[in-house]
Amino acid sequence: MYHTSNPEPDTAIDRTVPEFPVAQLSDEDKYFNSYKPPSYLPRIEDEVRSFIEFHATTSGKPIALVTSGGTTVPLENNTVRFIDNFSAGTRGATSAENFLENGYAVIFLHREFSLLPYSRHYSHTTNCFLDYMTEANDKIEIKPNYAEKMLKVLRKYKDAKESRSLLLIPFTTVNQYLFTLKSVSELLHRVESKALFYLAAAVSDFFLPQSRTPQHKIQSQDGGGKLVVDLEQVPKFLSRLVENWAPSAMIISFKLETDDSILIKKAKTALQRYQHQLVIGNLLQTRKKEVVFVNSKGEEKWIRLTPEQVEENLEIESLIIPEVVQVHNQWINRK
Ligand code: 9Z3
Repeated sequence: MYHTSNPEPDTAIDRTVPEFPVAQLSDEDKYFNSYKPPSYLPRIEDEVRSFIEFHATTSGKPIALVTSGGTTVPLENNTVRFIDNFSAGTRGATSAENFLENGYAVIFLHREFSLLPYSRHYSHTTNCFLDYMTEANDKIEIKPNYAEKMLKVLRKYKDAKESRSLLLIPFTTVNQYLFTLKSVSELLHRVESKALFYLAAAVSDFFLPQSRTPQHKIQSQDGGGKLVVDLEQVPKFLSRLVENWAPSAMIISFKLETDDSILIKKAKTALQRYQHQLVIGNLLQTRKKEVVFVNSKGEEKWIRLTPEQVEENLEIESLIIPEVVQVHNQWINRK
């Protein structure tokens, strides 16, 4: 078993790694040439390869790569401090469940220990999992008021497992995320337009180059009582994804903003810059109630929960995914 939250001691203050050059053409390629992939990556590639092979040859299901959760930027190699991006993993985990229900196989590339499909209903809640249990005749049972919902979740979970339709792949740092995304994308080439990228992970825009990452915990006296962090821009990997890694797949990215006056503009800029198919825009404050689909023709379509649906605790992903599936089918049949 590999864990993505452990540091890689070999890469500590590797002074041979060149300083990352700022804003030049093909920064993406430079990034991947300059930095080391995580040591466990070949094992992930094996798992992903056999998952894709199984669905290409046996189940025939289309494959969605769902990314979820925030990436970290470690400030030390033996990481005590890190910068994080906000995301609980709700959008990704809930969307993954909905893709599975819509007949997709799902590669769930997620921040380790963020929400997972199915278990999310019982993890990270104010209830401890033991609060769902009770004792009867020296045996443990599910409390009757939770049993009905849990049975539904259990059946879906078992179905996903038995049909080998869900593959969980973890990341912690932005470097691990980028290398794993690249590998998975290249492997997905095998299924071409039947591959759907649904990039809901909250990816850091900045990172600390390895050449400037200290091996050990930064001491408070080191910088005269101040911590000055000088970060570089993460390369715009989406253009590589669209052009080189997965040129025939449909790619959907999410755009997160907090200022509603710039959301649509930023979504359109992303589409123009990367030339992919769809951006789903959301505001941090309202992301569970409304999102906007912006396509490459510049069309905007809002998806909103009605007050009644909010009252019934309907999850917006149950409206988003059928819409996405429809767009994906049109994409597959476009020729
Ligand atoms: C999102 O916008 C997601 O919907 C959220 C989900 C992170 C808001 P939660 O996990 O939140 O349900 O708590 N993800 C994309 C964020 C992002 O980093 N997008 C990049 C950008 O905006 C493009 S890939 O530039």
